[in-house]
Formats: sequence, C-alpha cells, structure tokens
Amino acid sequence: MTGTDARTDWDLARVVDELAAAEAGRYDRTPITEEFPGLDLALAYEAQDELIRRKVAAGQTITGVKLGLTSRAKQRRMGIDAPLTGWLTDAMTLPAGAPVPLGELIHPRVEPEIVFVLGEDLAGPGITAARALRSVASVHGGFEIIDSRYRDFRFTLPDVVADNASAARWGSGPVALSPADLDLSLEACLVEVDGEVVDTATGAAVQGHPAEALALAANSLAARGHRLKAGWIVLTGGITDAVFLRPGSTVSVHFSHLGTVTVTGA
Ligand code: 0L1
Ligand code: MG
Repeated sequence: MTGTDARTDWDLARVVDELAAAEAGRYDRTPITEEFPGLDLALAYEAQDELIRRKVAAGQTITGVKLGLTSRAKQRRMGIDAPLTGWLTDAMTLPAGAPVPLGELIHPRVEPEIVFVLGEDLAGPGITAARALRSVASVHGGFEIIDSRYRDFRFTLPDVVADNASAARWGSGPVALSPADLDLSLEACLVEVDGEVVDTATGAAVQGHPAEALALAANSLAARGHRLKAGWIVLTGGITDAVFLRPGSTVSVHFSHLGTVTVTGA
C-alpha cells in the first residue's frame, strides 16, 4: 500500500471502500482528491484494479476494457484532456433491448461507442493502430451507460480512474462487421433523445480512428502488467458528449453502417 496521507486516514483500501460503497448504495459523493490529495494517477489505477479484484472475488467475470475521454467532445465536457482505461465485467452487460434499470444507478448518462470484439490477445508495448485492428474479430455500434460515483460528474483524472472510469453498463446492436468492411474514421453516428437529434459525430472523433484508442489501451495496460485477451470487448470511448437517461426516455444511436441501438430508461 502506498500514498497514505498523514492528515487523514485515507489509503488505498479506504479509496476502494468508499467508491464500492457509493456504487452499492447508489449515492454520489465528493471527489476523493478533495480530501486525499495523495491520490495520484498510479495509486488511482491501483485502486481501480483492487475495485475489480473485489468484483471478481464476488463472482463477476472480467469481459473487457473501456476507454474513456478519447474524444475532444468528452474531454472538453469533463475538463480533462487525457484518455484513461477501466474494466468491464459481465454484470455491466445490458442484454439487447433490455431497459436500463435506473433504480440500480445514480445519475446515468448514455454515450455512443464503437465497440470491438477481439479475436486474439493484444499486448503492448509498441502496438500501432494498424496492428491493433488486425486483432479485432468484429466491430459493433453500441452505447455505454456511465454513472460516475461523483456528484455532478465532477472529478479530476485520478478520481475518475479510481472510479473505474465511471463504468456502469454497456450494450451493442445486432450488426457485426469485420474491420475490413468499413472505414471507422468515417463511420457516422447520430444521437436522438425521444426522437430529437441532439448530437452527431464520426469515428474520427475517437483519437482520429477508434483503432488508435485500442492501441492506446494495449500500450497503457502493458505498462501496468496487463494484456487484452481474445474474446474481450473493448469500448473505444464516447464519440459525442453523453446525455442523461431519464425515466421513460429513449436514447437512440444511429450509425451509418453499424445499425441502430436504442436505450430506454425504466
Ligand atoms: O464521462 C465520464 O464520466 C468520464 C469517464 C468515462 C468517459 C467515457 O467512457 O468516454
Ligand atoms: Mg464511454
């Protein structure tokens, strides 16, 4: 354990306890860095890994990785200009067409995602976008439900890293294409809330090409001793800003080649 702040009893275990309690209790809280400035990026990733170790010990399975803050739209909104990674578990998968159980979440927001399913392991360092794309078995249009455990989605980079990148739920549509079938930088998406268009962007918004985000995940995970595994899901990061999901409200994401995914708040 590192980073104990002499002024408080904050340490790695307490960071994880506090975030796990907020998620389980469905309440939001102030950023941990406000009370514990010792939460730097390295300690925050240790906390994230420990949070997931606890989920796995409780019976969940790691199903992949998510990237966050890979687009300028997301970085501008959150005031953080660095991408990050988080873990996905089976408990976060939303079955196709299933309503989002708002009662299980704090203040969920929806964002469109280009989703990869890996056909082989991918281990950094030195992974390029072209190499990363060769490891992809299929590409899907999808969405992520983010649900920061911090009040008003207000946090610093170490806060959000420790909070597993605000991960909550995700889902994808029925269309599965090979990455060779389309140019993902040109793949367009249009976001509608209750039939009203609220945002549009193309895959180029994600690091120039979503494969760049995949390479970034492989390389940054390698620096922490992890590798991406065959069969894993990779969410490449919100293409546009996220929108709140309200009870009874429907968010639809229409992709130019990857179909339409629709999310309803229940
Ligand atoms: O928006 C946020 O809560 C920041 C982390 C996740 C962002 C993303 O998944 O793109
Ligand atoms: Mg996302």
